[in-house]
Order: sequence, then C-alpha cells, then structure tokens
Amino acid sequence: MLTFYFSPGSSSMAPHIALHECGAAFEARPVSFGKKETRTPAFLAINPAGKVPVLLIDGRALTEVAGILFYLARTFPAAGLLPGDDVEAEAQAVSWMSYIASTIHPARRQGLEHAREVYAVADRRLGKAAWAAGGRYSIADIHLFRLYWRFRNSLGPKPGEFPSLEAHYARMMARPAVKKTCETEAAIGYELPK
Ligand SMILES: N[C@@H](CCC(=O)N[C@@H](CS)C(=O)NCC(=O)O)C(=O)O
Repeated sequence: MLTFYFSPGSSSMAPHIALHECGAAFEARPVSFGKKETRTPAFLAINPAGKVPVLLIDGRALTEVAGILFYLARTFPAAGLLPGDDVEAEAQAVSWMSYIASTIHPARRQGLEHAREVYAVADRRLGKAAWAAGGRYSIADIHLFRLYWRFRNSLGPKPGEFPSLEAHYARMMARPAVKKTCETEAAIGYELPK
C-alpha cells in the first residue's frame, strides 16, 4: 500500500505527477505548511528532515523526490518512466535528476540572478530535444518540469529567455497526469512562499 504525503505546488508535485502517470493506487495525505504540519512529532517520526514528499511503502518511509521517482518508475515499468533497456539513457536521467536536486532546486535561495544562470544552463542542455534523457519521456522530465513550473509561475522568465524550457513546459502541461495533478493540487490550495 502506498501513502503519499504532499503539499500542493511544492517538491512533492513531481512524485504526485509520477503516481498519476503510473496509474498507481495511493492514499493522498495533504500536508499544510501554513499549519506547520511538517514540524509535528508525528510527521518528524516519518521524515526527520521535516519535508515533503514522503511515500510510505507498506508503512516504510521513502523520502527525496529523486528516490521516489526512481521507485515508481521501477515498480510500474509499464508506464515507461525510465529507459530500462538503455543504460546510457538511464544514466542521463540520473544525471539530470542529480543536477536538478543539487543545483536547480537550491538556486533560488542564492538570488534571482543566480537562478537565471542555472536555468540558462538547463535550457542549453535540453536544447532542441523533446525530452531530457535519451530521447524519451522519463522521470527526469517530471523532476525538471516541477522546478521550472515553480520558477516560471513565481518570478517569471523574460520572453524568449528559456526557449527550450518553455517548449518542454508546454509539452508537459499537455499530459493528462500533469493536468490531473495541477487540478487536484490547485483545488486543495497552494501555500507556497513568494
Ligand atoms: N531534497 C528534498 C527537498 C524537499 C523539500 O525541500 N521540500 C520542501 C518543499 S519544496 C518542504 O517540505 N519544506 C517544508 C519545510 O521545510 O517545513 C527532495 O528532493 O525531496
């Protein structure tokens, strides 16, 4: 049984999309930042880092976006979220997710100009490719999309600044799993800092 702790629009949006892509049955547990629910003893017992996302797998906690995406891709191979038959493409997906978690995610905290530089690198790396890794849709695209979704909708890039990320964003927004996640999370309500 899968239980998913998430807060709308936050990092947890990526595994939320992946759960829908996989058609996985899961129990959804929204967590309120406003009510400081990531700081309660009950939540800290599940994730001592006090952060979402958390996926409970038969009661065992799995944390970190990349870890949960990897678990879902491997557990539901029919969804085709990892190119399992191509080691190099799979390594490219891991490479993107490492870059996203270690460099893109913390970039905002180092200032808007720094964030723009980091997104410019991602934009050049994506280039004309439809998808991030190995020419196929994968969990790396979901991870990348969530960070750009947040950046785009909070600070907003200048027109034409990130053409590849914009095209990727449009491709992602057309996916039913992304639409479903956005609708569900918007209905609960966003509690994101500016
Ligand atoms: N490295 C973590 C980052 C998770 C993270 O930063 N979660 C934030 C939301 S985007 C959070 O739960 N913050 C709540 C808090 O700090 O109280 C991952 O990839 O899962």
